[in-house]
Amino acid sequence: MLNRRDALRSVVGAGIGATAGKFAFAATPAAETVSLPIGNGERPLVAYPGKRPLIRLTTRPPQLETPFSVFDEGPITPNDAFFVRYHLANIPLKIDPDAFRLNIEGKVDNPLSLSLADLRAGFEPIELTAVNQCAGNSRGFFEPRVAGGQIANGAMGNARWKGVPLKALLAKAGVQAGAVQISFRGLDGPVLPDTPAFVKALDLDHALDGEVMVAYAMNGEDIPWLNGFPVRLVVPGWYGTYWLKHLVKITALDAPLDNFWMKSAYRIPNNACACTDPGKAPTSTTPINRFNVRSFLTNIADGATVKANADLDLRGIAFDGGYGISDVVVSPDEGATWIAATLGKDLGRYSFRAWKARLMLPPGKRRLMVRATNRAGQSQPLEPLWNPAGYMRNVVEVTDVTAA
Ligand SMILES: Nc1nc2c(c(=O)[nH]1)N[C@H]1C(S)=C(S)[C@@H](COP(=O)(O)O)O[C@H]1N2
Ligand SMILES: [Mo]
Repeated sequence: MLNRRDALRSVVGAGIGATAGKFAFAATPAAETVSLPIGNGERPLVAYPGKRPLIRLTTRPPQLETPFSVFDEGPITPNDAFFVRYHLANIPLKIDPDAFRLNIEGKVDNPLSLSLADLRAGFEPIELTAVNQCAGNSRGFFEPRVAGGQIANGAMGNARWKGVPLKALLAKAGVQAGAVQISFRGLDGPVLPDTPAFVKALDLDHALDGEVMVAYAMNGEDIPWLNGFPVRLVVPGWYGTYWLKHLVKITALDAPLDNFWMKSAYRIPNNACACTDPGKAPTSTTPINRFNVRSFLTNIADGATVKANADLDLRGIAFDGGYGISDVVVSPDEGATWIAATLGKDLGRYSFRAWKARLMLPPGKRRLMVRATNRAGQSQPLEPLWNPAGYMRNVVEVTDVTAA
């Protein structure tokens, strides 16, 4: 283990110059704990290099949830507060940015081995703002409970990503006729040789859409170590499972990838609601894909006491899988009436959209609700949908307050 000074240096390396090229597990001891509003929701708040104190779910690999109050700071999630999700414990602890190469191979005419300098200088960069959300965000709220990481609403974040369109890389490599999917692999790996490496794939036409990106910058800085330094895939509007971190290998495949992570994990019921009756297995499944619509109230916590018969300002965020949010409504009375919220600046159709509303509550116990609709007319269910993996929760959120 490195000492505290080395750890600090590695933070600077990962966050700014990226010259140190090391990550040390120098997490500050848990000074505080938080209690998520789910059963067994006690978690330590722990600061890892490059991160402010975040809600720790597991230590090896580190899995960190963003405290919900961060989403009230604005529609962009700061790099040091962005959630962290990994599957396999052998995460990279040393990456030499000068020696780093991203390889593009498989069914291509010209296999490529690109340095970070090649990626930055050799291609026209694109930039877009997009939400990254884990498929299992909010899994801890599933009733009946389901297996998997018990996370509340903090496995999502919104950032401005900059990088090279995957389309440009694949054009340079020359994808051959017969290729059907593109697969992605990172530098992390399993502890035991029998555990399948985390490799994911996208269909070729999706990979070529011009928006799927190999990103080297996040909110104007190097990508934080734990979010995939030095390059990661960004798949706007799609669940985080496809956003491969520490990306080192891109392979053009002539048959769909059929590893554990595509064929068994990250699949949803193959029906319109992606749901089953609680406790029931689906009859057929399909790979998880685009986000559904979600919205959150960010400035008032559940259980809060607010002023009665006075202007009450509400604000929050909404997002979807890429149509863009068209409207947000709030209810002061558990859904009996709904009031239109005002949308904030449009940062692009893959971004969090800020919203605000003002209402007045009579004294007493009140249930606030928020519901968003996207430009395709899709909205959020009033009752939660269920599936065995605990994916894609998007029920209308409720916040109980006492007006006094
Ligand atoms: N290399 C690698 N990339 C990965 C994963 C992983 O385990 N290894 N997990 C994926 C999943 S499931 C999610 S939700 C996102 C989380 O991105 P973040 O850790 O930057 O928030 O990373 C994705 N990319
Ligand atoms: Mo995820």
